[in-house]
Amino acid sequence: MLHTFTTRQWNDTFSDTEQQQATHQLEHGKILYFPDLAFSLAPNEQPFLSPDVADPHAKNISYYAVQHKLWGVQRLTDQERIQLQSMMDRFSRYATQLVQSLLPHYANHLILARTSFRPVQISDRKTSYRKDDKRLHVDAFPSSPNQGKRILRVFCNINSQGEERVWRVGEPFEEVVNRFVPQIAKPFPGTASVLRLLKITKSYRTLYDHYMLQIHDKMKADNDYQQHAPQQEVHFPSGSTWIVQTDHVSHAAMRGQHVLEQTFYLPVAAMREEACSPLRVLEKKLNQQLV
Ligand SMILES: O=C(O)CCC(=O)C(=O)O
Ligand SMILES: [Fe+2]
Repeated sequence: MLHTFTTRQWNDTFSDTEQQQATHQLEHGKILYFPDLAFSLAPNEQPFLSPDVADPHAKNISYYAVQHKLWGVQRLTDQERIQLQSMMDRFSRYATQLVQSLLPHYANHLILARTSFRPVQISDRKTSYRKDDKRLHVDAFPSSPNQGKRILRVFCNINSQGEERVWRVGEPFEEVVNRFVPQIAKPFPGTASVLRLLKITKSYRTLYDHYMLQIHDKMKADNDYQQHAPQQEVHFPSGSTWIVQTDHVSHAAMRGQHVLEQTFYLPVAAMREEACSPLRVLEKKLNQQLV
């Protein structure tokens, strides 16, 4: 489940063997785990650990480094905004550095997506089942179709009280597909164009996105599956970092407060073993091209 590294610095270097193993393990659904890779906050950044900084209507505080855009915050002065932005920007750069030196095979193909900061205790959060990440799921974003690209995420637990982040990790993607795909109907013809036209989706919702979203929703909706599916609890202590392809690894976040997360997209063609991707697994299962 975990493939562990002794890395202590975000600009660490890795041997060829470590790089090859990391790519292989990641593509085969393992979590790359760095128990001693912490992200430290400057004294003026400590106040951002308060959950009051997060807009209660947004799930997370988000930052998009490419445009230096921050959202999902409340009650910050202009100066505090700039400081929080700079903290998230630093994390974004560190995460990018780590991924590029550990996974050089991907380096030229990675697409930097949003950075998130999650200062709200997970176990207290009440949401609809679809938005509830305490339920096992694979990631699929309703308004941001990724058209087959991989979702690669770097998480770092920055809790200052020593609180772990506790996940459940479920069965392999192939099993998820075998269980849920037979329950999924094809989309109504024209749906994707209407969603795009109404700007409900930011880009065209391909058949791939349709199936991934349906798998995501059906997993979360199935109480029996949530309880009885093969699963394992994983504890990520404060001061630890992990890299995971969340479109492939069934996961649920159960407890914890204060995580930083960086998302990247990766075209499947950049993978060592494209056949491991959710896109190719689904295409094989359905015997059909999906993007
Ligand atoms: O916040 C977390 O620990 C993970 C939540 C989750 O499901 C995700 O980010 O995909
Ligand atoms: Fe998720």
